[in-house]
This record gives sequence, structure tokens and C-alpha cells, in this order.
Amino acid sequence: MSNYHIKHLEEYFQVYRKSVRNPEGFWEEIAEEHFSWRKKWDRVLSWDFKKPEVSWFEGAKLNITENCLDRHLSVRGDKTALLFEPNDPKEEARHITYRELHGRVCKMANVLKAQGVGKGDRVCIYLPMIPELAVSLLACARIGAIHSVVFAGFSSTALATRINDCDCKMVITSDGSYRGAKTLDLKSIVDAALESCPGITEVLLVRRTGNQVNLIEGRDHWLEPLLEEASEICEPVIMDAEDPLFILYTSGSTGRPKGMVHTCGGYMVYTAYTFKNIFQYKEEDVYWCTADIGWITGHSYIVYGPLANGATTVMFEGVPSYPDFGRFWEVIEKHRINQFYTAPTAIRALAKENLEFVETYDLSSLKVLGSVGEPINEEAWHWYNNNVGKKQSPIVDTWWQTETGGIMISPIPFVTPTTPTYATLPFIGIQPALMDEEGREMDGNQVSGRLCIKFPWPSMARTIWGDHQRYRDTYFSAFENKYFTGDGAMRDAVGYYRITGRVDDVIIVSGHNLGTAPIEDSINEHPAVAESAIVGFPHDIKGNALYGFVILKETGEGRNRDNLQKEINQQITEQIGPIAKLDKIQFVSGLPKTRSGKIMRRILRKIASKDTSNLGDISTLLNPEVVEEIIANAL
Ligand code: 6R9
Repeated sequence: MSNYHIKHLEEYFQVYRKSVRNPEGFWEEIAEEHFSWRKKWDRVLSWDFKKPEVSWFEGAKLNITENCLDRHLSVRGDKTALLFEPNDPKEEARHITYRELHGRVCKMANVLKAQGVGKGDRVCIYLPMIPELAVSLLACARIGAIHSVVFAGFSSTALATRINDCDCKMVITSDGSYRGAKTLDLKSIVDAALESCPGITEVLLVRRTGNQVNLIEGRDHWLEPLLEEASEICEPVIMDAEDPLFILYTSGSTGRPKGMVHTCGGYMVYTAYTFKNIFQYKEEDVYWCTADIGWITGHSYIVYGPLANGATTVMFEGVPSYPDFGRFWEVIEKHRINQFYTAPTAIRALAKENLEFVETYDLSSLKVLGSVGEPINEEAWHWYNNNVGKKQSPIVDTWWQTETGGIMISPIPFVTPTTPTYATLPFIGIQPALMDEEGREMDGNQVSGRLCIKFPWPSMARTIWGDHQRYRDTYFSAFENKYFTGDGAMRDAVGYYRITGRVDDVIIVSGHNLGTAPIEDSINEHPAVAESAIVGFPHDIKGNALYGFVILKETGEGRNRDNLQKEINQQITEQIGPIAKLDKIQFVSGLPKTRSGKIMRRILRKIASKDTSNLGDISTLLNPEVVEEIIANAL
């Protein structure tokens, strides 16, 4: 068990040094000792960040579901693998053991096969947080199909774009989903999306809410009867370590989402190893990550990382505010949760409510608290530490990305002393670099710059589906020979990292990454709109909220502004989803632009944040006069 489970700070430094001096040797040892492979690799790592090309464990053969399921059957077959906590607290929680999960995954895999899905095919999964969601991911992985999960809060247009981008042939969805007091009709969203997805030949439907649905003959099938007939035995398809495991979309600086491709071997090794250490998971623990499996956090730290370690992982269908603001804490007490992993936006929202919601419950089972998705502000950190952890549970502020597959910078609890708002130290094997504006790496401490990673790690995304050039342009062209994260960071006097936020056109709202471009595209499609620009501004709960500056066409000038605002938000909701709605919309006569025609977002950001004391030099703008007008009418 050497190096697999780090227990004190000296050991961290020692293992870190080893992992950096000899990465191949280090990862080979971890991979060899803790996973089952059908065949070992010919080479641990080959890489070239210029192309860019990275491969880990080349030549190795495996199936990730053997590691997440089969190998546990003899030692913990009757242990709960998935613990499902439904939206309605009156509905009973479901404990699904490793043996049951294995059986369900095999059945589902057989259904997929019978519907014509094979190795390399893409399957879109658009499901609420119910056990079938995790089962669907694993069933795809079992037969080598590539899953592409789309968060079930995305609109039909966003769903269609993602289905078409990677040519999915099947969609797995449900009749509906429960979200607090609401019931959403997922099937009709899928139906609308599929009007523009000619490649989809099959739709599998899970029954959850009992909503009335419209079945299309030959295309749509209820899953239940198919599962009943399917065999519980399904031999795994043996994959190359570098075969794709899944595609997951993230926003970028253009309208098109980027389908990040993760592969089987490296992703498994890194997510499992980080899970074990960053949550200090022990055999009897019950672990809960509140993310949705529609995001990378759910893929890596609800499904693959925990299951590869034989953990009990909770899947929560509901929301933190239903039936009241005590729900998270009630669930922690009920299931005696040991590790709890959530997002700053949820913490801030709950911190606004009466403390009684927390104090009513016994949270003494908690050992480790986690935070992910955006920088955690000091106030939220202390509230979490004082009221949830009672100052007994270290907070792991974990920095990472869809692209990185696993946690990159984070304390190791009980090992790394924590400091509020600091993600602290790079995880084992991770080599960060801070770059200045001229592209030079800044040595030493007490420096700030753009955060890059200068050496490959096993779970990094290998490409953008169908667009390797974009992968290169986005991540490997800003700084030579380095992966550029898009984030800014500072390194303090003791070498701790603090992430300061995005330095590109991505805005993080309630932990969701939103690219400015797709939202602007959507606004601009409104018949009364000529042009628009959106920026983020600080928001108490969401971290950032969206502020839109909109130029109207002449035809729009005479229209009622309130109605226009509603229509614009309605359009965004339909095309992207409610998470991308604007909090403020200001109608302007022009947008500040450079002489080459680029919108100066820096200026708009300052105006939106009510920080107009130092706008910098605006004399080089094409239209400096517009700035005054925008400031005068700012919301
Ligand atoms: C895992 C995940 C990635 C972006 C990332 C950064 C922000 C995530 C953070 C954090 C500060 C943390 N981010 N964790 N910022 N501290 N602990 O969230 O992936 O959805 O792709 O978002 O989120 O800006 O670049 P993803």
C-alpha cells in the first residue's frame, strides 16, 4: 500500500517529490498495485505538449467497470455501493449493494447491446439524479460505448447541439424529474431536441415521475420491460487504456461547447487515487458529493473515483432547499455521512438562512468537508467550518476542471494545514506554474499570474471531440509547452495556491461555467436586438451573476423595456437553460470597442461591479464617449 494513502505532511512532501522526479515510476507503482488490468502497459507515458499528444499506460487493457464493480464482489459484495436519497424525504432511501449494482449494470449493458449500441458508439444520457443515471454510465463503460452526459437542466437546443456534435445514436432519458416541489417534463424537452437530431434512432425511457409522455413508435422504448428480460451476465468489453471512456461538454469562448474526451486507464487511476487521499476514505465511511452527475464532479467523485475504491457513495435527487433549508443537514444525520463535498454557492445560500436549520441536526459523523466549483469566499468558508464542521472537520478546497478530470490543487485532510480561501498545495504528481504576461514562468513565492500545468497527469482530457486543433489552440497555445487552465492564481509566502478566478471569457455562476459567447448569440437572435455583451458581477449567493449590455435595433427602440427584458431571458432559458439568465439588462446605444472591433469587457466588468474609479486608459477606444453614457445609466 506504499504511497497510496498519505497520512502526514512529511509523507506528502516526500511522495510529491518522488512523483515529480520520476512520474513514470511513481504512477506505474500506483497503477500496478491498486487496479486490475487484463494486460499491463508497454509504456507508462508518452507526451508532447506541442502537438499536443498525451498517452498513459499505452498498450494496457482493462475495463473500468471491473475495477468499480467486479473486483469488489468477493470482498464487499453486500456493502452499499450507491445510497439513493430521493427528492421527497418521505420516499424511502435505497441501498444498492455492489452485487446489485453489478447485476443492474450488466442488465443495462445487455439492453444497450440489444438496441445496437457497441464499442465506440456515443450514447447521450439526459437523466435526473436517480440510480439509473449511474447505472447508465457504467453500462456504457461495460460495453465500451462512450457516454456523453448532458445535465438535465439544459434546454432542448443545448441538448440537441451536444447530441449532434458527437453524433450520438441513442438517448437515455426519463419521463420526468423531481426538483424540490417541481416536476419537470424531461421527455418533451428530449422530443423537441430530437426534431433536429437525425442521428438518434433509439430512446430509452426510465419511468420516474409517471408524467404523461408521447411515445414515438420504433424509436422510444420503456426501459423497465427490456431490463426485466435482460441477462444479469455481461462480459466486459476489454478496452485499451487510451480508448475514450466519455465525452463531457464544457463552455468555451465561442458559441460551440467543447466535448472534452477522457480515456479509460489514466482517468481511472487518477480519480481513484485522488478520491482516496483527498477524502481520506475508510472502508466503513459513507461519502456524499452533492454535485449532479451531469458535471465532471459527479462523474469523477460520485461515480468512478468512489466506486473504484469500493466506497459507499450517496446520490441525492433533490435540492438543498426542499422541503426546507435543513435538507442537507437532515440527510447527513440520517445516513451518518462522513465526507461531505459541496459547492460554495450552496454554502452561501444556506448560510443566509436561520442557523436553526443546521443546529437541529446531529452532524457529528462528519470528518471531512469539501468545496468545489469556484473560489470559496472567506465568509462562506468560516460559516462552513464553524457551523457544519464545528471546527473539527478540515475543509478541502479542491481546485480542478472538466478538462483535468480529477482534483489538481487541494489540501489533504489531516495532512495539509488549511487556510481559508486557499486550495493550498498541488496534489501528488501535479506541477503547476504561474506565468506572467510575457509568457515567462515566475519562480519563487508571493507571485500571481496565469495558472498553467507543465507536466502531464493521468486524467487530463486528451482532445476535444472532433476538433483537435481547438484543443491545441485553447489549452496549449497561450504558453509554450504548458497546459493553460484559463484561471489566474497567486502563490503565497509558504507556497500555497489561491485561485483568483477566470481570466478568459468564462463566467462562473453558482458554480456553473458559462461562456459569454453562447449567451450573447442567444440574446442577439432576439428580433429587437442589434448587439450585446455580457459580463459577470459579484453576487452574494451565486458568486457571480450576469449583467447584459444590449443595443437595440431601431425597431426595438419604441418597445416596452420590461417586456424586452423578459423576452430576452425567456430566449436564453429556451436556448441554454435557466442557469444562464441575466440578473441585469441595461439597454445602451453602443459598446466600448477597441479599434480592431473587440468589445472591451474589462471596462464593462468594472461598470457592472460599480467600480468605475479606475477604468484605465480609454482613449484608445473607437468610441470613448459611450463609456460615460453607460456609467450614467448603470443598474
Ligand atoms: C470541477 C469543476 C472549472 C473552473 C475552474 C475554476 C473554477 C473549480 C475551484 C475553482 C476556485 C476552486 N473552480 N474549483 N475556483 N477554487 N476550488 O468545477 O469543473 O465545471 O469545468 O469548472 O471552476 O475557474 O477553471 P468545471
